[in-house]
Amino acid sequence: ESQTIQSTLEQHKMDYEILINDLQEEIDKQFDVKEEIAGRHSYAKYNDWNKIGRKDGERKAIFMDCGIHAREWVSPAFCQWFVYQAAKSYGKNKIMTKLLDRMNFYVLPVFNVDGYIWSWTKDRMWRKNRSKNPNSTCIGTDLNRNFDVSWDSSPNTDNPCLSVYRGPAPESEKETKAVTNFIRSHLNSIKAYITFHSYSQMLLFPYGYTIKLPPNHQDLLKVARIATDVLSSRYETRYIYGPIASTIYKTSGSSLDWAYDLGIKHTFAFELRDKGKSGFLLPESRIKPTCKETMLSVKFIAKYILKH
Ligand code: ING
Ligand code: ZN
Repeated sequence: ESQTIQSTLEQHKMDYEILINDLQEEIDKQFDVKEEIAGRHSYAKYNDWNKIGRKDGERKAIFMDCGIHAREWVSPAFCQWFVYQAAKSYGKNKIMTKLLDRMNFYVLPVFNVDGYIWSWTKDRMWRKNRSKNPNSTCIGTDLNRNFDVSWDSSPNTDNPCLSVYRGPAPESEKETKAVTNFIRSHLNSIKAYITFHSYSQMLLFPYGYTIKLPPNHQDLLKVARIATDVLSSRYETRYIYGPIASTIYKTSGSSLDWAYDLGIKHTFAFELRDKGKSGFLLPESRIKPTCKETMLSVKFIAKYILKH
């Protein structure tokens, strides 16, 4: 039994490594990458932003991040897949070519590098980053509770020993700071923010910290409805969609609500496959299908952003 689990894990690592290596080659060849670097980590490769698009001109952009939570491995796989496919299909696929000619994508493949590595090497079920907490022996902050939006409104996020610890202050974490600084300084061009989690098969949008609906609720609902329809067209994977608070649970300090309240009016969170059968340990054979169906959805959202 434990040997089977072990070999499944090894297989996972192999597959992710393949994706990462393929990706690096492709982007080095074809694209203007590494515009901004988060710094701090020696694993810079994982924490670089990939800017995909053309060098010239002012254009709309979409910011995407993956791997804010360590154990949600299919998420970084998707970001890698996205950049890889974008690089590969530019000039070949009509829609992708049009998108890349007219807009930029900023892709952060692994938001939480330290936690991600921890989940590979020490604890497969790790979620938070790896910060030390001053008055506790417990480690880590939940980066998706650390954003400066209704930060202290949830009662259970103030305990450093819980997996949803919000951190000692809003944006206290270097990872959060790196992303918020980047987004704030590119606010003119960034028209959409998409963040990738697993698992549950949901497409979520604001708000999480309140059950109030944002002004463009109808618009978000429409985009999410079509995006999930498009997603299920490939393998009939069923997604539900709606505001965070009423669809999954109430949350405070999330990147999605923060980006929305900053003025990015189209913000979405994917909860990728599956619905709990394998959960975070999604088998290797499901990685590519998950990436492929999600790609359809993201391309739809991008087309929508380009038009509106
Ligand atoms: N779920 C997300 C979490 O942070 C979420 C749900 C997404 C909340 C986006 C707020 C914004 O709890 C997982 N599985 O991490
Ligand atoms: Zn998550």
